[in-house]
Amino acid sequence: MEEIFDRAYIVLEEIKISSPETVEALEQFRIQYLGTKSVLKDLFGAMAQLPSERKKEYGQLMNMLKAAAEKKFEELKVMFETSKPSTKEIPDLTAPGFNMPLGTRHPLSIVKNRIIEIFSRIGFTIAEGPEIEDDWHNFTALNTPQDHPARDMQDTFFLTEDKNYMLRTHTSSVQIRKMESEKPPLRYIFPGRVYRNETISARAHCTFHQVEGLYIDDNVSFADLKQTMLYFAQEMFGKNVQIRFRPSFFPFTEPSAEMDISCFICDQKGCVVCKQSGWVEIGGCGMVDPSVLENCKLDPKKYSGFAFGMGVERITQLKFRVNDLRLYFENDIRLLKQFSSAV
Ligand code: 2U9
Repeated sequence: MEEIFDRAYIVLEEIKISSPETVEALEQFRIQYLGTKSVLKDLFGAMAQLPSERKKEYGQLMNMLKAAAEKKFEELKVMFETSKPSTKEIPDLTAPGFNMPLGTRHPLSIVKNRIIEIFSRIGFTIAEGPEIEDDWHNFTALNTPQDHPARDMQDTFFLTEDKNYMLRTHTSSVQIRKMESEKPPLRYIFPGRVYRNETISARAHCTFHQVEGLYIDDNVSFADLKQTMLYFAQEMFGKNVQIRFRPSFFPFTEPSAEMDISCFICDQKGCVVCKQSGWVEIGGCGMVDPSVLENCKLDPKKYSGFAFGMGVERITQLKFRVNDLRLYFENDIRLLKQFSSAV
């Protein structure tokens, strides 16, 4: 007896989930559930086998089934009658194709590629290394031992309790790897992402991009460094740009300098970018400290070298005037679209 009820409930579910997609399929549906030899007719016939006290309940179930089948049929019939003939089966082969929207290069990539291109013209090749570094490559070999105050200059994301592994705070760690594994002459640039534990604001971010550079050979002088930096500045910002070095300190270079360029925006007349000074800072540099050479088993009596570093975000700010650092990492399509012609 319960089997008869079960069968009816199964057919009710079938009706609910069935969704004929063509006029022909809808006709099949009608024949199956509402025609003279339909499943429902069979189920109605089964009522005779039920005891009289269950007949009322079964009758109600049957009415539900019939109503469900009729409702679905009527709704789909109206839908098929009012909808346009399907073009699914007959595609218009003469229709024009869709235009695929072109992507744009990120402003940081544009500037990074320009920096790489300029240095590659004067013989520098690209070197890359890991973003997770150990203490030796990120600090100690760079003349920054455990107790050195310069470590405080770089708020580090340490990855282990013993502080032996960290996210690199500069790409100088890759320079150590190159100096350890190759013999001079070395002439490399090191583009890459670096990390510092800073509170995110318009002026600081916990990640940014650097391009550092290294040239080691015999007889490399500070004059070579200046000439290289001048070439870069003029290729990047214009032939009339001048450079200025200010004495500074980095643990890995001696002497060290910070490098400014003459403000190409106001021609040194004074503007918001140069804060009326006529000069803007673009990076740092210096002669590789002899103890760094020694750490990498290079003889400082035989070899000397210069190194420099610059922030890609900083150069991009100057070139494209994107002043809020957070904009670089938000991937807002409205910002990116403005650089579609800058490649
Ligand atoms: C070795 C020896 C020397 C890399 C250098 C700088 C000066 C410098 C900053 C510029 C802006 C980092 O991105 S920034 O915040 N960098 O001022 N970097 S000298 O000197 C090295 C590196 C590696 C073995």
